[in-house]
Amino acid sequence: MAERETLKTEPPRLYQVVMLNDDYTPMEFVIMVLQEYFKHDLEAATLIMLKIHHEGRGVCGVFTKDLAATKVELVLAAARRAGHPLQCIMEAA
Ligand code: TYC
Repeated sequence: MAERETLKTEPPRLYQVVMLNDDYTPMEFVIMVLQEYFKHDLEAATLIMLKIHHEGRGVCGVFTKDLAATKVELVLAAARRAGHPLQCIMEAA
């Protein structure tokens, strides 16, 4: 294979997991999710939660496609188990 072709492998595309605001999910639950599933410390988790609360959405983290999809599923499952309407989506970064 020509060198020109061997150098063409692209890095994997990245996806951001975005959490959306709602009027019902407790702030403490969102902070817990950001710590538990995205490994933010308490201070960072609180700042991200407040950003979502005030601006309507916020980035929880940036991952490869499979990992981002898994994070979304885990967050939605935890929210439904707890009876909260929290919404979480993934977007191409
Ligand atoms: N707005 C919610 C409240 O006042 C808190 C909240 C923050 C909910 C972030 C969802 O993604 C969210 N209890």
